Amino acid sequence: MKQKLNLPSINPSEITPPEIYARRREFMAYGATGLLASTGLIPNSAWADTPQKLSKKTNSQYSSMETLTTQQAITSYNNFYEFGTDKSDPAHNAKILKTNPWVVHIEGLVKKPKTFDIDQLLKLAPMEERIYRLRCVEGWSMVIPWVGYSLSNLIRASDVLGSAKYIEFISLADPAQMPYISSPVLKWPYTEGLRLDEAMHPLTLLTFGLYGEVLPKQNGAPVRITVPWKYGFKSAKSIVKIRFTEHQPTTSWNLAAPSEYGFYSNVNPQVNHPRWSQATERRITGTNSLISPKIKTLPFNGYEQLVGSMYAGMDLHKYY
Ligand SMILES: Nc1nc2c(c(=O)[nH]1)N[C@H]1C(S)=C(S)[C@@H](COP(=O)(O)O)O[C@H]1N2
Ligand SMILES: [Mo]
Repeated sequence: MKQKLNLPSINPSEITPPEIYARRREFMAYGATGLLASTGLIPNSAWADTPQKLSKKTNSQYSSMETLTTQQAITSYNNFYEFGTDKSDPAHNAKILKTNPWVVHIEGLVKKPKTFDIDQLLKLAPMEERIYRLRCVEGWSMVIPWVGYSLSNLIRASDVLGSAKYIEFISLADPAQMPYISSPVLKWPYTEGLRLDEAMHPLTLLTFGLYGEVLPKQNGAPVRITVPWKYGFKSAKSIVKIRFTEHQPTTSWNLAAPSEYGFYSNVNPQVNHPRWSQATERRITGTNSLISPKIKTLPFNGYEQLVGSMYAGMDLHKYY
């Protein structure tokens, strides 16, 4: 399978078409501005309403070289059902979300429950920029420059017991701030989960920012998960709780429509959604129209070389 990932041993200038390399250099330049902003941490006031820079180093090993989706498109075309089901709702309605102070509770199969506030989380490991494809189960995709670090850093800091096999992510569910929490479309709080080895995989990103700035609220501020080889709904936003469990947790989408949204939800062009094909996707770049040509969806969203071995021997039609 042709991998679109940039190999660590190769200088990007040797393998990247010139026009993309030029754009990429431009991009690196903006990255350098971000680095000037601070020494790795942002001040306590960082979660104010004005965009704040997050300093970070680009992780080229895990970054796609494809054309980035514009910041405008990434922040105005969203799924965040707590704030409404139209793509434009979250950008309008999430403005009132209070993201500071913010605490993430760690519970379940751990030596002792812990809490991390957002400043502790920001300091836990060096921030990296990772350019990931995001493939929504609805059939569109984006290329997003996230900022964060591998979730494995937080898992290691959580003193997880040997009996834990799964991890559950629980989003905020505050009816005072989230106008659509009362709607019956999903069971709230929004809950997602991974097998522990998936959560420990270095690609799984605890995410604090995009385009070099702290996450916009509509994208899941102040902290979310990003699992690039799975459909977008696995990547829970605005997380307040992480729980380690022995048994496979239930998830909001699986409860809502079990035959449509499985626990695994690895991007798989060979397993169709019961109501539509998953073989192709429309790339939203922000500079094309929504009726852009369809492109082929890749197994595991193009990350097969990195993650495929975790599913060796599994029937991926059964474990969809
Ligand atoms: N809490 C919560 N997390 C969520 C969702 C949601 O509705 N609520 N939508 C999911 C879906 S379907 C997708 S495609 C991605 C979209 O992330 P983005 O808006 O940052 O691109 O968030 C996921 N995380
Ligand atoms: Mo999605």
